[in-house]
Amino acid sequence: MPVVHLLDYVAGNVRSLANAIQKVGYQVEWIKSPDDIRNSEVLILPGVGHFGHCVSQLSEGGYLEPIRHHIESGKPFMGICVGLQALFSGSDEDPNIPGLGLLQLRLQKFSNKGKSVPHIGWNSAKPTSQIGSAYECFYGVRPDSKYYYVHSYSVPYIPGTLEKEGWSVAAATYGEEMFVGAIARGNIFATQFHPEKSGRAGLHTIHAFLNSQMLRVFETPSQVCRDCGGLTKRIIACLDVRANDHGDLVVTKGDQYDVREKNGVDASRKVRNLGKPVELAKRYYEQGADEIVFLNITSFRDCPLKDVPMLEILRRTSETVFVPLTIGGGIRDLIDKDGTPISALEVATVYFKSGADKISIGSDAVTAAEQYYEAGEKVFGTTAIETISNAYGNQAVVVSVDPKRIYVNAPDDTTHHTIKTAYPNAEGQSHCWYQCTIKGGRESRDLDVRQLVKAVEAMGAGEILLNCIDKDGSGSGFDLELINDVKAAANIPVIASSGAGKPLHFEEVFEKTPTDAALGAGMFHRGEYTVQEVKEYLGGKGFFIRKFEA
Ligand code: 1PR
Repeated sequence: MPVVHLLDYVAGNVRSLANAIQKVGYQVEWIKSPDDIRNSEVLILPGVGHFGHCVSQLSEGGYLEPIRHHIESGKPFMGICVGLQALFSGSDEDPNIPGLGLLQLRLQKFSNKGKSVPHIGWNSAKPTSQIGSAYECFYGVRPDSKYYYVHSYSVPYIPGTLEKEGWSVAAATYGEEMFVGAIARGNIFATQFHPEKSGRAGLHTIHAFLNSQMLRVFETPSQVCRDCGGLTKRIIACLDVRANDHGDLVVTKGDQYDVREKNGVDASRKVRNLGKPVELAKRYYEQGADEIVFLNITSFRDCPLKDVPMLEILRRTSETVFVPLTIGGGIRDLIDKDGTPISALEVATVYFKSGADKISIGSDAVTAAEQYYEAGEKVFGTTAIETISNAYGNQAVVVSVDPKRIYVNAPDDTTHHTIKTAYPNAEGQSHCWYQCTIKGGRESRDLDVRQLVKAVEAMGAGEILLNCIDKDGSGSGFDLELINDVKAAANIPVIASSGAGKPLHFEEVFEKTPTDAALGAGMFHRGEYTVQEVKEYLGGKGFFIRKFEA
């Protein structure tokens, strides 16, 4: 097998990239010292998180000059995400740290006017050179494919600027802003998107690069793209995982978080078993799921570092599933069974190394938010959210919220933020607030969901996974009031969760709320609908979704 050299110099999920390279028929060798770069033929530079952190790590490790030399010598080079950004002169993210300066442009932060930042999800990369309706494609980057992006800073696209210097460019649009999605010139190919997380479209570009299929294929999109770019509506499949009564890890699903069968008395009720985690994840990937989430729902009982089966699930899944994987459950500071303290950052690192792209924090985020308010809205720099987002970037930290409705007669009856609901309770109360819970809904806290969102955003969370205990497993549709209320308070993306029962519910949530993504569980596990059916339904209703690519 031909060899590709991969630089693992900074925190991030490089396992997925290695898996993707192997999937397209190449062998990966890791760069362990600057000398390895001098001896390499094909070099890939990945990177996630902060521009400054990545470039400083490269500089301190003595890698910058060998990379520059590799590029100048004409050998194939590919940069991914911050690996693309490092080719530019600098970034507003860390103004004092210079990039390699191969391109004299700077990265700027996306404006959050009317849109969530970070930019997370599936977007286009349209080649900017066109003859008639045909696009001049490079390295298999196709005008009607969608690619997975996750970043807050980008190179603004100014038509003609890079092209004048001989670069091929593919551009994307986020809100009103156009930015550089991919570039190529000579031996260099670099993408802002993550090809290793972009399903078959992404594997296709890695394959094209490794086969040196640079230029120039003219392609007319198979159909006229109704919109000129922008994020697609993400459909996410969620797998709640726990040990069943025989000790095997299974995918389960609760009603209002009760995952045991309805028949029988309490102790004898069995844990619902809806399938095997790795198999179901692969099935949903093949059906076109845009992301997969695993939640280890009994993690509060165990030390996750000893939870080898969960890590094994991630490792095996990341070999066949090339869309983002999120893992939640038990991400917090721990004391191991032998008394050794283990930080949340170390726990997260184990998950990232096993194939996770994001980690999701539930209970610990509530505790951290409580401390934030006790300290007068101050951050400490030591919470799990802060330490993990500092090391891996905000985009890698999801906060999973498990709220439930608390009805009151009038807003003055509570200190918490209330909404007037169209669904009064049996007592006729028509105001409610959303109370945060921990340990999978087992304990309620004196904190509302808006307070939580504000606090975790200040700490550096990149996304909110918004469950709803009242709606969970009901199949009656999402809690649109909750989602609208949280979206009004959040600048970061929100994933709507709990209550999906049919494709119409996804239409409702995208139509009636500005949610960034929607998640389903039970309806997919029970085989009532496939992810593909939901997407086809949404596509038929005029929503912009990522189509399945064979
Ligand atoms: O607190 O950091 O250890 O994380 C524990 C994680 O496990 C949290 O993300 C919490 O939401 C989750 N969790 C804990 N107990 C349960 C349970 O069900 N007993 N599952 C649980 C939460 C909610 C969704 C579910 C949607 C969609 N599951 O992920 O998949 O409600 O379901 P539906 O479409 O079928 O309605 P920590």
